[in-house]
Amino acid sequence: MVFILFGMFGISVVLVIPTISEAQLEKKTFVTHTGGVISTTGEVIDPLYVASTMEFDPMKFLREFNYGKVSQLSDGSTLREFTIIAEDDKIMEISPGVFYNVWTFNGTVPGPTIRATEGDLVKINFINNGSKEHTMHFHGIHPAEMDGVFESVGSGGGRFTYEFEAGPVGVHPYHCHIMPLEEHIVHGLYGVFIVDPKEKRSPADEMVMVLNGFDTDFDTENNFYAANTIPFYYQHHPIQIQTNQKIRVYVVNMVEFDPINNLHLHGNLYHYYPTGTDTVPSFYTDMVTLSQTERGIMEFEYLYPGKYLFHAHKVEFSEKGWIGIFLVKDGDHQDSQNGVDYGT
Ligand SMILES: [Cu+2]
Repeated sequence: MVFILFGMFGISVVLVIPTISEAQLEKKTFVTHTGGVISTTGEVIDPLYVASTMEFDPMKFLREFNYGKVSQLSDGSTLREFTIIAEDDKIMEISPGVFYNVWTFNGTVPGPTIRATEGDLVKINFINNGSKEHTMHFHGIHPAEMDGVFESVGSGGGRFTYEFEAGPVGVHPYHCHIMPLEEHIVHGLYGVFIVDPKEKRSPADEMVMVLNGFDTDFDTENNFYAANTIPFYYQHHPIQIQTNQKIRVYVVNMVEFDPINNLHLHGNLYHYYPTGTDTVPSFYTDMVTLSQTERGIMEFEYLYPGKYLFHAHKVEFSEKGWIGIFLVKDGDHQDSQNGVDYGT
């Protein structure tokens, strides 16, 4: 559209007003993590759903264990090989409408739950496809050069092979150990490493809960808290379990910035094994307090069906997302093997 204006001294001025093109009227539609739909004809400055956008299913993560590629060594021991790829460019919808740059191991926060049996040789083929240096630092017993602290792995495809014997028995975190550590952890570079005893634990419905938080406005305080990344997820999608069935939860606290976290179970108490290293529980309680990377195994059974909360009893955390529900149904079998798979 062109207008010709005449100025005071007879000088003509040409003013060009662009017409609205069809493309600009076109609505862009985005489906949010929680199923909400956002439509806009406006400019999308920060594209939400691009190739690097990640989705995460806390229900799938809960009972998913990665036993690696298994082979036998000449001395009869078991080798478990894993490939772990670090990236730091993914965008995740942490809470409806809140998009955050997560740094991931194998595309998720937390990374995969790596599981081995005590004495297995664990080999991690680590590839850093990120734009920053990263490493994998496992808690547990291993040689100094496998500690993931001094041998940083370069960006853009750097590689390192971590190799160590799985041990001790228990539940351990792994995380990136590049400075500033706070930044690398709070963006999501952590996961769980379970070492099973050779004689195996008793059958149970097993699950993993990583307690985490997200500082989405970069003020070194968390804005959201969760068990397994998505705030309130297990409240909206209760975890279904059965009466008279042993439940075993591997809990790891990875919350940055806050000195403590905790886990309170309703209508029940759990046997608690700190770090999972002993066969005898240290406590029978409904509440444990955990500092960062503190972890343990909780075992319990429900006698009565119904809905039971579990949550941080640090109320600020539960009100910002760290809360869930066990939906207990009448079980028709006892000591189910459900959830137990020690791999081959
Ligand atoms: Cu890192």
